[in-house]
Amino acid sequence: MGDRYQELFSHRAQQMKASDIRELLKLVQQHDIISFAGGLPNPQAFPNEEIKKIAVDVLENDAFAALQYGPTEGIKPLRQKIAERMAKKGINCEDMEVLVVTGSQQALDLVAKVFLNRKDIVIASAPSYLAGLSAFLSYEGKVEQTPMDSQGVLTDVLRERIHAIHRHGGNIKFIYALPTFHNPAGVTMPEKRRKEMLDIAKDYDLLIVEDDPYSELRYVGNDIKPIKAFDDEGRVIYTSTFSKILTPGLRVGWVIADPEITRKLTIAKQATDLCTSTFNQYIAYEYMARGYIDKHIPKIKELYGRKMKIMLDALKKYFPKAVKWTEPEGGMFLWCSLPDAGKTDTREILKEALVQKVAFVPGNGFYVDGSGKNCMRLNFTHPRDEDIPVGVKRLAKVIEEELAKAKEYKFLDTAPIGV
Ligand code: PMP
Ligand code: G9A
Repeated sequence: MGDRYQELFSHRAQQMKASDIRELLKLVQQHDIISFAGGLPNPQAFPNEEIKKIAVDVLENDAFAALQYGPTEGIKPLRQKIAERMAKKGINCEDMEVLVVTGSQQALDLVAKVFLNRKDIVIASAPSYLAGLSAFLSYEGKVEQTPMDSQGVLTDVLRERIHAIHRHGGNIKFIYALPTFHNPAGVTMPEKRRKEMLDIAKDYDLLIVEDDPYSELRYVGNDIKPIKAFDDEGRVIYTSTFSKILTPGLRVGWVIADPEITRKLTIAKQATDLCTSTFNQYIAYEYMARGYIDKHIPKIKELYGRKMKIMLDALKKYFPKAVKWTEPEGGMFLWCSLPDAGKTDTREILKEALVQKVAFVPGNGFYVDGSGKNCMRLNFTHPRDEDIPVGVKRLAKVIEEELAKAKEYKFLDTAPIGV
């Protein structure tokens, strides 16, 4: 009945697109390719020994509870520990405001599920985390992207855009914000802009969904409080994860929001997966309770900070002068903009790059309107130190050859994120 499937798929499913990141992941795992593509933590950053020890102890001491279904909200001790840790970031919350989720990706899906009617609008940065956009689009929301510079979203443009959408009767539900070590752009919003974004949300009575998987991974400069820390009226839904500070394979993340919102998200989660893996929640809890987390994060930061520097040095050394890139202070990515001849298409460049055994994510997937063709995202945390300059050199050559083909190209005089 194969030919029937297409008409049986829901309208929602018919418009779903495969993720470039996930598809590339399959490809680069099969070949001997230096990958700057997927946002993968480095295996060296996994605390294998600690996890092994914890797993054995959990099975010896708590097997009945840890191998059982658990509450949809998450196990209480973990919710408490998360609330304590969040207080250190300036987010004061009760455990009942914490919902444990199966990776922060699930938080984005649940938020879309409970807030978006067909054609409801989500305001996101241009570019934005690809799988966040997919979550919003898969519930038939409409995404409007607003520009960024090297300090994140341009708040004056954001305000104008929201104002214009309102005037035309558009129904905006929330702003999707990635203020710290943005995926994919790598940049960070200063406190002033965070507060301005919150003010805009207040003025237009919108929610903010703050997606914050990377803020513990700062290699340069000083911490900036999350937007949620300035929220005194339950306007910000905050999500973070153990994926980058423990391991993504555990699939444990969390949401912090007003209790009425966490309750609705919990009900939505009941229909999604009943509960997040109880065993993995015990592991995450013990990882925090035993203090391993605070000993381990500095090691991850050292490893990734070094890799970031190696990549920045290599870009400076090998990349054509016409290419611009962002200089992150943390996280896992940086963003490159190539001169735009109206012809530059990093999807085409990727084909040749793969032949030369180097991979990246083409910029286009981080936009809903087809722009970003002259851009690419590079991950610096997963490759081995020694592979980074080799991969950058290979990529530089591919880019140079591509640019040489375009007889005339105009140089981008905007910030490196400009398209
Ligand atoms: N949000 C952002 C910005 C991400 O980069 C990622 C993972 N790369 C996620 C959410 C999802 O992470 P996880 O589900 O592993 O917590
Ligand atoms: O493997 C994934 O999908 C998680 C990484 C996300 C990213 O590369 O942005």
